[in-house]
Amino acid sequence: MLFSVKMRAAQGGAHEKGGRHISGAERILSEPGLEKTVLSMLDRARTHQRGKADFISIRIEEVKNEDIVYKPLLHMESFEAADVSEGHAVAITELEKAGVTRAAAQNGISALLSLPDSLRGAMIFDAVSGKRLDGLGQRGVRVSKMDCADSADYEADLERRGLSGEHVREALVLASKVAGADDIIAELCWSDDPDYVTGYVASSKFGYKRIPVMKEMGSPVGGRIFFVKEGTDLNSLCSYLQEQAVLISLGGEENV
Ligand code: PML
Repeated sequence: MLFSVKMRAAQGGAHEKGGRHISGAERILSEPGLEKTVLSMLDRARTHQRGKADFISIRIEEVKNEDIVYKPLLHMESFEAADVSEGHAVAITELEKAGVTRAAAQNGISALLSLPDSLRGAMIFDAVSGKRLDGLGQRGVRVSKMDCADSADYEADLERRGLSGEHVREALVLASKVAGADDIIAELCWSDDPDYVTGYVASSKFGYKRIPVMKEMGSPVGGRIFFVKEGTDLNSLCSYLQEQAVLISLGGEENV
């Protein structure tokens, strides 16, 4: 039996009561791993670089095998960038290659740069016009219910590449789920953790492109933008992102 474990933490009360987003996490795992995972999420919410949470929600729900879909892990490639402006230039080029217009890519970067603080979820932008479509304000769309189908192999593989830590582990799984949606052209992301400046552009066509510098060290503002095709049915996209349980397979298998 598998369970989805979902954590969200805020400071100054719950997110829906105006609290400031501190941290979030998602796992899907079997019963024996639940206690350890819940404790580590609790620890993360209480000791986060963005601040100590005073609202922590941890939700555990059973996920039925027949409700799970499998999507392939994105291929990962790392780029070089000496500073933020080089990082953003790489991101714009990669977004354009994936099918986002230059204007929309630039809009995405400006939108993340001008956020007053991090959103709890992602913003959805039209990949051609660069207009924000989700209308969800500071909340955005949270991507939920995903994990790697074989976490031990996945973590060992990241370790072999010298990539340990939660950021890349979680981001690559999330980006693989997102890229698995038909209407997504590409994703742009950088972290909101003050001392983590790496970001990425991801797409089903070209994979996960890690960019080492996407913001200034010390900045607590980051986020995600999903660029979508014109005419995307946002309700069905948001339902996939928020509700569909997805396990990411290392071997590239897909069942939908
Ligand atoms: C986040 O903290 O939510 C974003 C993490 C981005 C990770 C980028 C990477 O290291 O590959």
